[in-house]
Amino acid sequence: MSTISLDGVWSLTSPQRPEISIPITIPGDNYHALMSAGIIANPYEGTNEKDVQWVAECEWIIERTFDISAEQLANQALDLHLSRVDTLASFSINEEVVFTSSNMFQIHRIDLKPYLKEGKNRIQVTFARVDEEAKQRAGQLPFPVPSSMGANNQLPHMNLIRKTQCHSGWDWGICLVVSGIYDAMMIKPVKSVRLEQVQAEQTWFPDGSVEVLVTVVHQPIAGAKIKVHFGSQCTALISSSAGKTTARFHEKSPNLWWPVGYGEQPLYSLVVKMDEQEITKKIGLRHLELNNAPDSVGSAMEFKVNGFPIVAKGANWIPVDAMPSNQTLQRYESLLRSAVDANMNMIRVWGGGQYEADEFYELCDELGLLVWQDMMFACSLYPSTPEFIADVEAEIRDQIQRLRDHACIALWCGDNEVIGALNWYEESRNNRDKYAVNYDRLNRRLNDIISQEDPSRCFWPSSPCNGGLDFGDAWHEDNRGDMHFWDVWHSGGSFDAYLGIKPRFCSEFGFQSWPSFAEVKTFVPEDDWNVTSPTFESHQKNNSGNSIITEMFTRYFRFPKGFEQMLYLSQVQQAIAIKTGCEYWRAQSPICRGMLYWQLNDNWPVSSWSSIEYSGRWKQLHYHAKRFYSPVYCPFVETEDAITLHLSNNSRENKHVTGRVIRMDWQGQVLGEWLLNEEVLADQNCVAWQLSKTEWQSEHHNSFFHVIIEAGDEMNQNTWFTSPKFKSLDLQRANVSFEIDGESIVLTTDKPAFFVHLEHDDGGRFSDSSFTLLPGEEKCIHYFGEENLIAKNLRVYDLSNSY
Ligand code: BMA
Repeated sequence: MSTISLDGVWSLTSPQRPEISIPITIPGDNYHALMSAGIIANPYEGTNEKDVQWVAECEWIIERTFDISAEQLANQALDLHLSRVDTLASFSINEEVVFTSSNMFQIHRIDLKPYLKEGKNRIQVTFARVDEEAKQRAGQLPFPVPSSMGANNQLPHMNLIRKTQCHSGWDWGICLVVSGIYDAMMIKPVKSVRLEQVQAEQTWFPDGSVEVLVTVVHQPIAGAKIKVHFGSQCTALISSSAGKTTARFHEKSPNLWWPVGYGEQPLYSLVVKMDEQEITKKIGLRHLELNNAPDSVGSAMEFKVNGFPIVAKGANWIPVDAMPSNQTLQRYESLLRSAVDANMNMIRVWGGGQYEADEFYELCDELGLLVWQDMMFACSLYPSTPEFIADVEAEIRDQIQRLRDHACIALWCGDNEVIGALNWYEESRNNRDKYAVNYDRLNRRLNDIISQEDPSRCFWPSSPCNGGLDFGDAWHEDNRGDMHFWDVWHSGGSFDAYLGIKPRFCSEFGFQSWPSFAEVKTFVPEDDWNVTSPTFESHQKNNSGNSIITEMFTRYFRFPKGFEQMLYLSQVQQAIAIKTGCEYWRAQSPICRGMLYWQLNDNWPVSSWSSIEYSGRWKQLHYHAKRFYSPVYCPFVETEDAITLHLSNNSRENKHVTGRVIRMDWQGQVLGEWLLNEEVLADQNCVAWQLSKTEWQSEHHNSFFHVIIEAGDEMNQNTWFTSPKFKSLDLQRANVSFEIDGESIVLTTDKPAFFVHLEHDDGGRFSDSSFTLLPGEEKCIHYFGEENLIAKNLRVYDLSNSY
């Protein structure tokens, strides 16, 4: 039966700005519409952010008309399906209020039939001001509940509104308090029996077979025909008056779903048809558990898929764009593919953003990206009043029911850093017991609801945390639980601080960089091409961010010679920081079973911890991640008396690894060479080579080590410097030259060149970048983008030419 779509062009007006009457595309947001109509300037450019704040101080109304036929009105119901309604919205049909909503994360289905008439109908949605509502709610609380106003949010009390927490600004985020509706708006006719929901639960047996129990939730009416197709099997059912009807499918030898790097991602199609309605899903058959068993170190934090331990490698995800109109399928695809292309296998959907669109989880299922899913609470404290809990309960039920059948989802996590936040605010520091109990009341409720809605997955109270009912310091305790390690960025530690911990699972650690020169050209007026200019400072949301980047230069590097080289060096520095942690922790496998750096993406062009810029361009870190996250990697680890090379195999197959380690001086002279030939077992981490300190320190201290390995068709390389202080090494000025042949770029150098990085102003990316290039080598790089653009404005950077 045909759905009536309300997507498309609506009109947008505001009672406070009677002169504005413009089109808005739904799904979409008001800021985007105002920008498209030329009423506001692009908030992402220059210092425009401050000029567009008035938008959030108005109410907004969207409306349109649509036709309903007599035939459509003859249905039993005409259900309006709504999700991601942002946020305080009142819906009327033909001037009559039919529904109000105040939680962006709830999902609604409203039968509009009683309000509709044959012919033209008008729908109107009024969005009230969230800043005013937040203040009013704050006044009604039994005791103050502090929010991250100041550090992150630019508006007070936004913790009291169930809306994406970073809409009001974050320490990488613009403050755009958007309004709108971000999912498709549909009216679905129900002829006689409503098909409501479908759930697929997997029960695994010791013989490796699986039973899939499909529960069809429908209106409690007996006798309607239901058809369920699962893979190649099909069954017919008759609806029961209880409103739930089930079918069981047994797969004797299921085609297993694996995270990428560990196997394939076969998906079985599930189609349920009833009374001309249909629900379809794609189901990955896999058994997933979180192993928290006590061990000699503390306790494990290890995901096992189909019984095999996984090393989770990836990054934290924030909303794709601060203007939700720009959160397109194409952007989701590009970012998630970039994650897989950099050998990531897990993404953490961070609690200050949103439960993502269906397309996000569908793509993760297809690509084999595991998802660590936070509930949407971050860095503030939250109330535990009955009203707040009831509001959240409905939200959590809606979201878990929507998402639980996705193979990609690995665990449900209660929040981001809310346990830690108990120590951040004066009120909670002075009365920690009260606020800890307040925290636990809400967190317990989340736990209960989630266990009811999805007993198949683990509930993890918070990220970071040491485990259930443990309110300890997960920022520093590395023997159990997940860890957010911020000693380097936020606490001023040097990069070697990463070598001082052996986390079981590090779910956040990050280091900022400035945007690339190419990115800068898209949002910074030329007069502001300076890191302390107004545009630059307004695109740095972490108070001491620019100082941290600059000060860290002085610890490790010779000071860069100008604006462009500063940008380049900031990305070298960021790559080194994160690589230092990741390769050390990879060499600690199986103690460390996960590393998710902060952060994958940006939601506007900004100085941040991301490895992919707002435009989609890979920063140097992302190219490094591709190497240090690859299934077979070769991390160097310095021990007390030696330099060692590990071979780490994060896959289910044994790998035959060949290669060579060389030691070279700064002129390019080879001082030593060692061949590698190792059988590295599945999931093994072993030491493949070492050289005692007495041997390498005696003579050629001022040299570096470089390794190249081959494992089947995988190639990898790594470089180790005898001191991280590049400023005191004898680096020689390199002449890096390149020739362009179609989409290929061939690079050569006269002296060893490090962090050789290719950049150009248009889209596209390179097969490799930010690599070591040795004299005598011809490095062929492939360009993925529009071929005719590459010759025009290719820039090649390297460390020796940055000062
Ligand atoms: C983390 C995150 C974010 C923040 C980041 C950088 O802990 O959870 O709140 O953006 O730090 O400060």
